[in-house]
Amino acid sequence: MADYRKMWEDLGMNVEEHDVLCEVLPQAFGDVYLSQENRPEKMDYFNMVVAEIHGIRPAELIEFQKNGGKVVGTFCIHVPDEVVFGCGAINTGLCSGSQFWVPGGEKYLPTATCPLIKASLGARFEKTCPFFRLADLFVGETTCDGKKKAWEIMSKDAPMYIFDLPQMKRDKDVEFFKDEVYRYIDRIEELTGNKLTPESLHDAIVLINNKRRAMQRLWEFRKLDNVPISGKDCLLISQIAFYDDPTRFAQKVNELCDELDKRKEQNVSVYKKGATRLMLTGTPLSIPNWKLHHIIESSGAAVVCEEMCTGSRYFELTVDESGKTMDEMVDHLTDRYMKGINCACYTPNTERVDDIIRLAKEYNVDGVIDVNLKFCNIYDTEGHIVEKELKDHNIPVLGIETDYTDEDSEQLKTRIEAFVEMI
Ligand code: BJ8
Repeated sequence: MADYRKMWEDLGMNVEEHDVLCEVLPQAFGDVYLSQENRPEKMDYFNMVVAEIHGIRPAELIEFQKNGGKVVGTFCIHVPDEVVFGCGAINTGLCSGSQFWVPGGEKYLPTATCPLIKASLGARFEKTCPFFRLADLFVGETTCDGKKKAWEIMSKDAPMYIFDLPQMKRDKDVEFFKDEVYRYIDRIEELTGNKLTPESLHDAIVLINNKRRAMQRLWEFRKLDNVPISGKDCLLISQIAFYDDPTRFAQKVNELCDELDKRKEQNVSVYKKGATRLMLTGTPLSIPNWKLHHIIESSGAAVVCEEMCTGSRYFELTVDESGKTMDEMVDHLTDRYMKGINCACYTPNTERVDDIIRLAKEYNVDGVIDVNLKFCNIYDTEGHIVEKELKDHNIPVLGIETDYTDEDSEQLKTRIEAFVEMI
């Protein structure tokens, strides 16, 4: 790995503390990923991106900033990337998927807060993630209560903007969201000094759609009887989608798909014949949270779909590209980003249950695991509805709650193996 210490020091990071993360991550990645058999060769690019996760991309972003560019960091898939790219800036997801950052967050937040939120604050305040140092603007949103309050604390230390979200999907809520998109455009124009034009917004819509289309293409392979790529690898790719350069990312995913086309012709599967096909639904699995996929796939079952923000919710829908005026395009963004995202922060959220049932059929799954990040109240509560609906459709379901630690790994393994056995 190249030496990025000087870059990290210049970012004001706590480099010694960060070294601890740098030491454990390659080991974890090796155990979970490189140990897999028969991986597609084109996964090499994604391996490299993870190996240099705090190096290559931050270095590119810093170079961009040196030339006057701005970088915007976001925490939720509701915030439209197109606005940022359309103003000539770069958007990056702020992932917060490691236990490494949780104790730092607990200095500021109640223990009974979900690990994703604690890790976000920990990464910022402990100065141990370059993405959390280099962003010119941090965009929080008003989805769950924990996040809303956490942003107030983070704003004491970081330049923040809050994207306000409605809680329902009535016409007046749709109008509200649309107004928020306009307010966001104003803020990003102010940050970048660039005007968003219908042309630049259209280009950005196509740019991000191309990324989504590449992911749609990849996910199609998971519907096959012989699945030519593991769930773990697909999870990794959806995690990387949040921060990689969108053009390069789409190109690399398409190259991988070309390879998978050949595997499809030859009926290659990475799983043993008859492996149980599972779908995961629930809270996001941010990088490097690979725990569940690892447990499931090391037990011989296959993860073939994720109804999650690190999964189908991120790429299934594209933005309508037919808009000509700014207003039409903002309408289309609103359709995609508000109406099209079925997060448990909405009430009611029946479309999510419809999605889960539809996906279970499309991906021909044998069972569903409803995953809840500990202390996420909204998904936990919605789990009751999700699990009842699945049972009513005769789809076996297992509800689990977990966090970023490995403490429950053995217990989860036992429960998941029993579930697979029972199906
Ligand atoms: S659209 S799922 S990315 S809000 S897990 S922080 S909800 S307490 S992440 Fe999310 Fe946007 Fe919804 Fe998706 Fe709160 Fe729950 Fe934690 Fe969560």
